[in-house]
Amino acid sequence: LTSSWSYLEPGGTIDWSSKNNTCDETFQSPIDIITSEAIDKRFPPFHMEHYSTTADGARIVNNGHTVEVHLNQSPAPTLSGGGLDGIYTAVQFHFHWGSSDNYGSEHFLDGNSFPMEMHIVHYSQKYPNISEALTKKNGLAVLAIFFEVTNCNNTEFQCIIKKLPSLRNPGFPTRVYCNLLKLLPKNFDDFFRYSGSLTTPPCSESVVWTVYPKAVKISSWQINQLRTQLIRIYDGDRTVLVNNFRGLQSRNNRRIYKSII
Ligand code: DPN
Ligand code: ZN
Repeated sequence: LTSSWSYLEPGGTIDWSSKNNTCDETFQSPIDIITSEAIDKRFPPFHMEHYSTTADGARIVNNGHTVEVHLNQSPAPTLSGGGLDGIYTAVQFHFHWGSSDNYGSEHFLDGNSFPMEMHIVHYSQKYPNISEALTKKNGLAVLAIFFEVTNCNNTEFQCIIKKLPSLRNPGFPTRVYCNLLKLLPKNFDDFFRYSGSLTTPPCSESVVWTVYPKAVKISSWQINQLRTQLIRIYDGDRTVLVNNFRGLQSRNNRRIYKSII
């Protein structure tokens, strides 16, 4: 599996801008969300459909950057409400994590990071496919969920962990059954909202971000499985897949909304 970008460039993720001009623009993600500066705004509740059905047809893969679950099931999981304009189709979810509990998330909350962050990527049904949607303002909606480490296994997260041994090398997708709704924080109507970008190349500024302040718990055994079982290849070297997060970007006067019920 070859890719034009990686987290291992000599200049880190800052080097992405040399090949992808968009990665240099002004409304990039992730950002540090300063809660006291967020504007109070009550958005309507979210509607998630077919999130709770077993992800029949879903495929999990180590794509060399992350472990990603592609949602090809029918009917497709959809997201609406929450202040979004229209209906968005969920296409995939994936994770960003660190090599220790002190870092790993992409977004920060009040200067603090989390050991892991999940992204559920959706595109607007106004557009025929995700490639077209990512060139449009608000074409994508991503839900960002922080994870924190405890002693208890998260049984819902085992759907991912169980598959890791067969995902060691990049490529080679396999079937997976996860209940996405059960991977969300319990109160998914409390969130932060801002406009930003994909956190990987092409860094398109097409994303309506929803960031949940309430972290989901996983065990230290579970996150250590993620930190040790997957391999990536860069410049001919095989290394363990960790620290697949982008650095913080400037907020540049963007408004951040806080919808807390
Ligand atoms: N790689 C995804 C992320 O880290 O959030 C973003 C992405 C989604 C990039 C769809 C390209 C296409
Ligand atoms: Zn992501």
